[in-house]
Amino acid sequence: MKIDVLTLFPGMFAGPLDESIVQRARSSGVLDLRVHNLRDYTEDRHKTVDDRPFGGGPGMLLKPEPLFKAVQALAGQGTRVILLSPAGRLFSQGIARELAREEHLLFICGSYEGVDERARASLVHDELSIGDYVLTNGNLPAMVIIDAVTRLLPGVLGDESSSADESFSDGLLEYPHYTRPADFQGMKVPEVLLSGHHEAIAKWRLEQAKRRTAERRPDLLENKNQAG
Ligand code: 4GX
Repeated sequence: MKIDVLTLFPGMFAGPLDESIVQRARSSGVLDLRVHNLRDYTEDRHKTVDDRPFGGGPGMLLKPEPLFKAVQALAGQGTRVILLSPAGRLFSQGIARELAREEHLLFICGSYEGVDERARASLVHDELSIGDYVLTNGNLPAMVIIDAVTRLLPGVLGDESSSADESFSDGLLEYPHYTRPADFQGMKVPEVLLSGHHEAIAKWRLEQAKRRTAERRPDLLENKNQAG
């Protein structure tokens, strides 16, 4: 998969996407990730990316010209252009699975009050939000989505931590996990997990996952068929 990111702060992407599983996906060639500075697509002397809103009001907006130029340069036929915004569709595991099937994603990370409406309406296919809170810009949301999508790409997770295993408990919270020792300061691992009885273990885990979900996130049980 190819992912391009348009941002005013390319430096923010160094670090989170240079480690761990995302880095492995990049060095193995499964993910081709490129971060671009929106300022590089300006044409005026001062490299202006933002301006004041017509009609007045607080804050600044991303100007249309650099956005049009950048998207024209970076997007092609098979590109899905995504704007991060609190006004977007709420990102979910279902949307992550949808995006993982695309060949090319282009993320536009807005700052300030947002982007000129003509740029949004003409260039953006999909507006996504990672949650109902206000961040300083779209960089962290883009990284969150890139992380969630990358681990779903074929060949990124080994069998050990496979995402296929998640389908068994699809839409449920995780069951409790235990590792050695079997008795830690008198706190014992449930007997069934030591039994070697795989069917009983699977049954216990599913029950635990359902119980936890009902207790902590009953909304997930109600939306089980929509949200995924
Ligand atoms: N989930 N923000 C984007 C600027 C902005 C505003 C409107 C485009 C349109 C956020 C979130 C989020 C703050 C990122 C405002 N850009 N993005 N930024 N929550 O709060 O995605």
